[in-house]
Amino acid sequence: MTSPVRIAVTGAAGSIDYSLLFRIAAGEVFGKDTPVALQLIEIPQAMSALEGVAMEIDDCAFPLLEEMVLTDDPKVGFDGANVAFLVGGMPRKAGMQRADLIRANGPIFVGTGEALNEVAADDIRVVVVANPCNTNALITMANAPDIPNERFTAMTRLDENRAKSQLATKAGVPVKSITNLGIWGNHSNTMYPDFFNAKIDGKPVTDVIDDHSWLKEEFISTVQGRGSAIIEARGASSAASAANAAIDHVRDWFTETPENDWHAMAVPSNGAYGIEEGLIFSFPVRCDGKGNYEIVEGLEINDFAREKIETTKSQLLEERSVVEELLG
Ligand code: NAX
Repeated sequence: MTSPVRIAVTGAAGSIDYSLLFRIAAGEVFGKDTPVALQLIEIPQAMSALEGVAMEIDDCAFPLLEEMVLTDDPKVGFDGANVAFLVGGMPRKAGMQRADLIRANGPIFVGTGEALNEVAADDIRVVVVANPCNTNALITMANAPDIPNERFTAMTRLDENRAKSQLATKAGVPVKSITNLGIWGNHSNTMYPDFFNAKIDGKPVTDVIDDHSWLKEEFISTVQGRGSAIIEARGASSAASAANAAIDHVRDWFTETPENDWHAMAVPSNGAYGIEEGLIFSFPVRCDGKGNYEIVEGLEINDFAREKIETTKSQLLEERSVVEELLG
């Protein structure tokens, strides 16, 4: 008998997880042959709602789901976890500045980092979805000194997917024609979706799409502002698409990236491209199929791209200074 992959998920009664948990239990992250155990973590006030979600998961009779734990204690929820999806947090409320959100959510990730450090499995891999996800990942990493830094990542895959969809529509091609779409920097409205290095059916995007002013302006601002546009249209923030991106992120972390392609993941910088070492920054990465990734080095960064990368880097350095006291 194969033992199940233990997957801890926070914010398990929330909107994103309502789309995420069922797909994990159906085998969409680790495949149809790998049993899973779900370790669902919530705050005490949401435990009753979580029980309702768990009843629905039970009622799906997923053949791969071997165990389900519901808890408001992170040390129970992260116990023996091989993968942690950190989705739980306070959403931004009306009138809240980004720095207020960082201050409100930051302390959650101190406790999360400490709990992961104490009880997670030796091979733990972490993806932070809860915003501000890069900085929350930084706090978690800083409070888990026994876990290798490269295990801490934040999700910019939704931005990659959004960018691919925009380019495919503009070029009139299927979305699978778009490859090599990197996102640089922060998961925020300063991120830089890198169309200069992206490809459409193997050709540079800038050769296929003649309208370069659209690429430099409307494309970037549409991707950067997509989250807000969805809130405005739907009256609620992206949930199913965020869950889908979280699945893509972890599945592709454990899948060999096809030759000549890459994906966007926010990972601790190794100093590449002049980004300060240790900052959780989105780069184009390639994965080896065994749970390891590598930042793609040697890409051409022109003046236009450099300016965008510097802007998003400055925002992340500023966020880091707001949470300095949480970094141990
Ligand atoms: P919801 O408010 O629906 O759910 C959040 C859940 O987290 C709630 O059930 C709450 O009780 C729980 N929670 C709060 N503190 C917790 C803690 N300390 N431990 C465990 N659970 C806790 O939000 P939802 O729409 O699911 O969004 C979740 C997070 O994802 C938000 O921070 C949101 O900003 C972020 N997003 C990130 C995206 C990304 O691309 N990285 C995109 C989508 C989304 O905006």
